[in-house]
Amino acid sequence: MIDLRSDTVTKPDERMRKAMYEAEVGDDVYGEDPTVNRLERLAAEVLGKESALFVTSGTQGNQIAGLVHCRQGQEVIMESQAHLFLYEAAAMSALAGVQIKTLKGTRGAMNPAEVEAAIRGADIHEPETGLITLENTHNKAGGAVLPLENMREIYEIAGKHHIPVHLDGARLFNAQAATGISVKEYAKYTDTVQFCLSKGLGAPVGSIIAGSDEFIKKARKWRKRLGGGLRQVGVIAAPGIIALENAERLKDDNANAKKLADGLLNIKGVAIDNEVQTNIILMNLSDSGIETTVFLEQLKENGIIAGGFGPGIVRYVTNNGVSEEDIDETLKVVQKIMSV
Ligand code: TLP
Repeated sequence: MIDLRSDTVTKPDERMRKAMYEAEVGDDVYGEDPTVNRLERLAAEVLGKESALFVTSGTQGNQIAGLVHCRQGQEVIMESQAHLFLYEAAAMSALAGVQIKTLKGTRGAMNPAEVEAAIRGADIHEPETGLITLENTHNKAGGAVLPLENMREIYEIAGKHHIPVHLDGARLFNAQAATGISVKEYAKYTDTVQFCLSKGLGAPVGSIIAGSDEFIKKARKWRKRLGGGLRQVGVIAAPGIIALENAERLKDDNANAKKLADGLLNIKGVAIDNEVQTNIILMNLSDSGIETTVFLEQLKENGIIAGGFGPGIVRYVTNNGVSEEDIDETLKVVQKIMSV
């Protein structure tokens, strides 16, 4: 099967499995797992932050950020199609007790002036804005890279109002691979950042959150409270170290996505909703006369799996299990389905 559903489907390679086998471990709740400590130091360094923490998932990392930054009754500003808003089971409201204020962005980027206008709290009737979150790359906008300048402007506005900024950087390394702007440069314009080791970077489990020493100290406590304090966890942190060393490889995923998008555009009836900058393609079937579910079934019968991503939309996500030849094969199959 050619699996283009997500970059979460990647499996650990030989090197990662060997590293897991050989990992030095200790009790991480005591801070004694040397492999986790190494991964956290490395991640903090790569991001240019004081400290980092290994967490079980991107969702857990984002939620811990909300819990540390916010108080109950506050409001969090984010883009209207943010993963945090659409796909985390309303966790920020349920756990941190905040309400979400969404702003419609352009290719995932909120307008800084609109962000400033949305900041509230002076009036007795209003909730205080406790946090602003950004997402780079932006999943629902088709892997769109947030421009650095947009992040900088929002960060400056937030600073002026003493509001922290959190970056959901699940795929921040894909942005780096696409633009050549380092993750450290992006992370300059956010107080805290979460990135996933288990997406395109290829590790089987885990995410990192990073920020100041003080933030990570509180985050560690929240992680424990949420049941995320793990013991000899070096066995799953070890592939994370290799994942970080492999970040260059994401250029291949981005190139394969571009190739797939270019090929799809030559097929009659196919439209693509996003400008493909990284590893996500949103194919729009609304005007093709084929139902998304039927299309996905036919793909599957031909050995390819992709995902539905809203009405009429098929999402393809390139990843390290997908080769250039797989892209050729996918194009052949889509051509066949669409020509019937
Ligand atoms: N995204 C998954 C699904 O949940 C949609 C995917 O297949 O794309 N932030 C962003 C931007 C994400 O895309 C995801 C996962 C997460 C956070 C959550 O990460 P996990 O799955 O590790 O909790």
